[in-house]
Amino acid sequence: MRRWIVLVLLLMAAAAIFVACSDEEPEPTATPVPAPVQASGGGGLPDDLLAVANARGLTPQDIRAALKTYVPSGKKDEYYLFSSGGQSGNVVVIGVPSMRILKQIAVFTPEAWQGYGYGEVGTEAVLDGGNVDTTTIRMGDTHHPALSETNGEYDGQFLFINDKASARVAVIDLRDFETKQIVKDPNLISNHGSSFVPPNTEYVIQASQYATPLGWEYAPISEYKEKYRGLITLYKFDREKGRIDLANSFSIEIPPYWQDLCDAGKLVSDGWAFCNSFNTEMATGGIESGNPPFEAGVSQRDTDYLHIFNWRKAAEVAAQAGKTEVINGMRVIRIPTAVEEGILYLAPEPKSPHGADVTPDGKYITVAGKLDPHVTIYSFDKIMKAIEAKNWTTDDFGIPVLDFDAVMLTQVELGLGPLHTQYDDKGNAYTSLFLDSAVAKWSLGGDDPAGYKLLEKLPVQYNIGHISAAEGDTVSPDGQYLVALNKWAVDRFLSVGPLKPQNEQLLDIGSDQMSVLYDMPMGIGEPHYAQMIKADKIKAWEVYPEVGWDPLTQAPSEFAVKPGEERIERDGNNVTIYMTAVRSHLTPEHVTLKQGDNVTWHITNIETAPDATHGFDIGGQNISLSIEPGETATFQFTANHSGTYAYYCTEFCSALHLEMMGYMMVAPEEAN
Ligand code: RUQ
Ligand code: CUA
Repeated sequence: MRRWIVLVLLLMAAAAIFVACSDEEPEPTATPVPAPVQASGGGGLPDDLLAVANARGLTPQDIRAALKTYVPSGKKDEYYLFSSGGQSGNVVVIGVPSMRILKQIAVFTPEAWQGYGYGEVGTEAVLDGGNVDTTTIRMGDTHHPALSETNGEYDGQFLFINDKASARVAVIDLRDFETKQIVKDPNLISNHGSSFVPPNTEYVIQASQYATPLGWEYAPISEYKEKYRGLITLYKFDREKGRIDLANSFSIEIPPYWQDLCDAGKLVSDGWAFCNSFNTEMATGGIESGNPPFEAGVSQRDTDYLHIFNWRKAAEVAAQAGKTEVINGMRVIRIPTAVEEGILYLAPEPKSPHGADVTPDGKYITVAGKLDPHVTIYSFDKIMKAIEAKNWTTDDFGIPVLDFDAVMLTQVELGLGPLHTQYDDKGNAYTSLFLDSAVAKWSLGGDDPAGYKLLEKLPVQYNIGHISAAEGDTVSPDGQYLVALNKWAVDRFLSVGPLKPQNEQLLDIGSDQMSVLYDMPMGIGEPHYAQMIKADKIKAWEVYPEVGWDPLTQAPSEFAVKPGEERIERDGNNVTIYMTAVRSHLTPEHVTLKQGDNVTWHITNIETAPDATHGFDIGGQNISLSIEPGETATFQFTANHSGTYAYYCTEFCSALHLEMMGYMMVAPEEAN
């Protein structure tokens, strides 16, 4: 209680001081010269706190930020932020407003702590689902996480994320925060406009980035326009099974413009989706042969194309006989069919666009052009009217290009390098400005172009990419917090060598004026995009529902072992071990093998206490498991080398954790 009173006093004092100096513009880019904090009359700072603030050189603004972000020991955050981990191939889970890292979810890349991809059969199978032909892929470049939605609200059940490098999408189950599936688009090698979901997550949608020959065949670059194509792929999501259903998925062929980011319509625009593109020039590069380099060739035209597609209609058409072509096992709606059926339209958009973001009411689409200081707002109603009136010309592929003036509502000049837009609960929009290293706040004006106005700009450090607002992609954003995902950190943190962490900055958007509250260094790959969900929507399990659980099927495992039933079975060269793990022993403690044995080893963690996880390593075998309470895990290997091995629990689970071990003895062939 006393602490609570002190905090209130501190807040009042900070507010008083803040009001007193609020006629000065806050300048977060410059290192603030701390102004001494003074006790204000009445409810001033207690002397001891004043001394701490002054000794640490904290300004009133710092104190305010600290009060807004500090989550006391034992208390929990208000939001989960699911951030892409970029080239780490993972997802990072962060608590907001504390910005404490809660977990790294292994997705496309093996991760030893979680026992992901180090011998455990279930996780190896998930990773192998993303192999490309005969090549084992164990990396990923995650860009855009998407939370599953019900009626346009995050429902906290699943998270999807793409791998740009190899055109793959992963499904994460938010009951246990583990990756359950990776699927590979058979006809693409890179994606970007992914993952995003319509308001009821019927599909997980993906658009290609760099065009490649249709079917991902070989074709010389000189045949770019004839043979190279992009694809929009609609992965059918089976919520019951928690899996993408590839057999019921399909693609729409699109021109070899490089498609960028997409967003699904909602409410009035539900059923439709919108993707940006650049390189409508269809430049093919080749700087080494004296051709214009990509960066110049791709930026010649003043406009590119917003791709507007009716995914619901496309799903109906894909289900009809003769309307698709099956390419590498995937049904593809070819461009002429898409045009004929009214599935695909284009609209000009200035210039080298990056983000397309539908407003919470579903009525407008904000497009940001990297090389244009404006955002352009399209009206869904105007788009529908232009389609009805056939107010279009066509592009080189016969696709209708809607008249720009007919579909565009207005443009707002925000600053240099606008990229991505999010929304709040008060009718405002926020756009990241890459070149300005700033966030612009502007007002939405409904159908009145005059209502769209730049309100405020806040500098961030540095080179901002995406932004993520609380529940920012839903039909009812929360406002309050916005995270800036910055590409560079330069001098913000203690130096850790030439490879610097990237900086996720927490911004306060719940007050009259935006402010930076916190800098969080990302210690792993580049955080492209993130989504922020109210914490109480996530219903994560504390332990698995039953002892002997298979996390891959989310059902009891047929290989579960009960205490007293531990055993080693031999059938010729095939040895099966049924082991239990409990504080503080593994049973059995002796495993005797012969060189050349094929070993299948099941371990059940029979604990039911939260956090009573046991890890499992065997030296020299590249095996690492994490066996959470209730889980049954399986690994397999061939005992190629004779010798004596120690296996042990890797989690310091009890006072006698070091004793939680055993010996695996592999007798040499000669001795057999
Ligand atoms: S990207 S910084 Cu989403 Cu891949 Cu925009
Ligand atoms: Cu179990 Cu240490």
